[in-house]
Order: sequence, then C-alpha cells, then structure tokens
Amino acid sequence: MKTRLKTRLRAGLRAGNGPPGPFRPGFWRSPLRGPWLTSVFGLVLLVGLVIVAVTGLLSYAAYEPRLPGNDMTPGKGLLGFYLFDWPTHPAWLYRVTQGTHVVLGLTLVPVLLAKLWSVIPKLFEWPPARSIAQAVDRASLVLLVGGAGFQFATGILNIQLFYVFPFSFYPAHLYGAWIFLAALAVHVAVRLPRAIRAVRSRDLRRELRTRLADTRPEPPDPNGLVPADPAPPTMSRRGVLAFVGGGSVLMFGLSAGQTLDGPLRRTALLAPHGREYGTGPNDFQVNKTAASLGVTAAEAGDGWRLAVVGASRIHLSRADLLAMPLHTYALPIACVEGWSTEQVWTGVRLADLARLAGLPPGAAAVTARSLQRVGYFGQASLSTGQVADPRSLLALRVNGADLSLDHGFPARIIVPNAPGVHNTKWVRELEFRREGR
Ligand SMILES: Nc1nc2c(c(=O)[nH]1)N[C@H]1C(S)=C(S)[C@@H](COP(=O)(O)O)O[C@H]1N2
Ligand SMILES: [Mo]
Repeated sequence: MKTRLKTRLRAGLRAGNGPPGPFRPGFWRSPLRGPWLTSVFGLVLLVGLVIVAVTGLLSYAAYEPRLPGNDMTPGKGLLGFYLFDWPTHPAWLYRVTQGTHVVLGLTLVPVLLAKLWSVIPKLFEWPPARSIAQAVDRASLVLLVGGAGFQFATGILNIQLFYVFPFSFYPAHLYGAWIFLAALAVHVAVRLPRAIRAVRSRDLRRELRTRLADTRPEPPDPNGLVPADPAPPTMSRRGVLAFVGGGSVLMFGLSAGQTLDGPLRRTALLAPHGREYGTGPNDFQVNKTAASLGVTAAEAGDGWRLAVVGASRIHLSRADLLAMPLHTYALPIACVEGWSTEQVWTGVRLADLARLAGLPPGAAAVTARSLQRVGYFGQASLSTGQVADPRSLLALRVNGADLSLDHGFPARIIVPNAPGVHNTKWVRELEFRREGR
C-alpha cells in the first residue's frame, strides 16, 4: 500500500504535476482569486501598513532609548539611526500616534488575512523554484509574510497582556519591523507597477454593482492567481469586499474606544483592561496595581522620603513637597498598548526639583526610580527638554484628590506627550544629571 502511494507520487512528480493536494494546479478553484482582487487588498495594506510602521518607529523614538536605562536593545544605534529628541508639544501627540498604531493595526487584520487568502495558491507552487530569480523572490516573500505575521502576533499578544514570548517585546518588535520593512520595500519595487495595472483593469464602482449571478472570473493571468478551472462563484466580489471591510469596521469599532476614552471606552470590547470606572477622582484605568508589583501602603506612607540627587542630595517628605509651589495641568496618560486617558494633575515642577538639586533645569536630565522592586518599568529617564517643560510634574494629586496607591501615591511623574511607561509611579528617587543636549 505504502509503496504504491510512493510510486504514484514519484510518477506524478515526474509528470510535472507536483505532489497531490494543494500542490496540484486544479486544487485552488475560487473564481474570485485574481490580480485585481489581490491588488486591491495589497494597495490598502501598503498605505495602512506604512502608517502602522511609521507610528511604530515614532513610538520607539518616544521611548528615548538613548537615555540610560530606558532600553537595552542590542544594535539599537544602527536601527535607531533616525532617533530624535521626542517633543513635549503637543501634549496629545503620542496619544494620536500610538492610538493610530494599535487601532489601525487591528483594523488591518481582516485585510491582511484576505490578502493572504487571495495568494495562497502561490504558496504551493510546484516546482518550488523555476529559476534563481524566482527562488530569490519567494525567499523575500517568506520574510514579508513571516515578518508581517510576527509583527501582528507580537503586537496583538502584547496589547492583550499575554506576555508569552520567550524574548523581550521591544527589541523583538523593533527587529521585526525592520525585517518586514526591508522585505516590503523589495516587494513594492518588484510588484507595484503590476499591482497598479491590475487595479486599473477593472472599475471598482462597477464591481460594487455586480451581483453574484453576474460574477465572472478575472481573465487568465500569467502569474497564476486566476484558477485554470474555476468553480462557480458562491460570493460576488462586492460580497468579499463587504465581508473584509465589515471585519475591519468591526475591529475598529471594538478597539478605538480605549484610545478615545470617555463614554466611548465602554465600546472597546477588545480592550483587556476595564471598560467602566466609577466617578471618583482616582477612578480611571490602572496599568499595574501596587499589590501586583509588591508596593505596600506602609512603605508609601508617612516614613516615605523622596531623594533628590544632583550637585547635592536632599530628602523631602510629602509635606515638604506640598509646601513647594504647586501647578495643575490636564495631561494624558497614553500607554504603548493603545489606551489613553486625560486627567487633571497637581504637583511640583520637575524643573523646580532640578533647581533644588543645584542643576539648571534647561540642562538637566533625570532618572526617576520607584519603590517597586519586581517587574519592569521601575525606573525611567527623561530628557533635558522633558525636565524643562513647565507642565512636567512630580504629581501628588489627581482631579483634586490625593493620588491613590494604585495611581502612584505618594508621588508619580507626569510628562506631556511622553509614553505612559515614562510616568513612573511611587517615585523614591530623582537623580538629575547635567546633559549636553
Ligand atoms: N513604578 C511603575 N510605574 C509605572 C508603571 C509600572 O509598571 N511601574 N507602569 C507605567 C505604565 S506602562 C503606564 S501606561 C502608566 C499607567 O499609569 P496608571 O496605572 O496610573 O494609569 O504608569 C506607568 N508607571
Ligand atoms: Mo503603559
């Protein structure tokens, strides 16, 4: 039995038919597959993924990875050639760029799946390589599809708080981004003219009016997307577009609320954090609770002192801080995971604390260290520009009340336009340094 199968397989291969199943040209029969449909999905992805990639690279810049302790990615000097001082104006910018990165990424998932469906016969092409050029082309597609899959998988797992990968998210997502972008550049250089010709080959408005009964396959194409022996259609092209577009609208609708915040947060069914909060001053999203990071009310209580280090080293109690000039600003917390929320914070200017440490605020960078001893994000460094902004605070109160323990009592950092992760909670030490830039 086994030998008979082997003989048949060998005979099939000799005849140029390839192995059975999906490798046979007659296996893939959807009458909708063709260069036009593939190119429509491809061009939507091209525009969308470039925006997702650019906002992602901006997010890496916003992390100020060149400052001490913010990022350990090996080789970041090369990959971060574009880094620049992340501005503090406008305060809402990171909310917009990171909200776009996450929400648009999720919105494109159905389009990516549809695009992969539309080209799946190419995955089973037989023989695997007809020429060296074709082998190189297919290898670049492994990087393109693999890169996209890796970026979507790690990104989605991260925003859903499943930290399951055996590596650190930041370097992995950054390396993945550059591999994907390089493969995309090759793909666009090779395919774009063909894709533009293909979308022009049919009139979109006409497709949107064409019913199932009038749906015909695209004309045979040299690249083998159109099946040689198409099955009768079970769905029109407009049906496919509506199905994929509807999926995208759904993904958008179920995730945008966590970026927009307010009453719309309730609509964010895909958001892993809570969707409804009370009406108290501290009732807004908590990223990590004090308990989950081992920060106790006792160590954040009366015995707490803030060490302010610079030219000198001084210790301040919460009463000392409350006796300093206090300032109030409405500023957002915008997390890398795409959620954001604006609250009204009251506290001491970081610039005033720099001055207290004997450093001119225009030339002082700072590292904030937390009471937290486990997990990540127990410290973050801020640039001279961030310290100098008058809205950058060591916040003591929020919405008129003392900070709750979960929101960082007795004191936390709030910096305009910084990623949420730089708003260190439960600060125990501020180390100011003189910096050239
Ligand atoms: N010490 C400490 N500070 C921290 C964090 C943390 O894990 N530990 N998380 C950061 C992240 S990722 C975000 S988004 C904000 C969230 O602030 P919130 O929990 O008050 O909403 O806090 C930041 N400050
Ligand atoms: Mo965050």
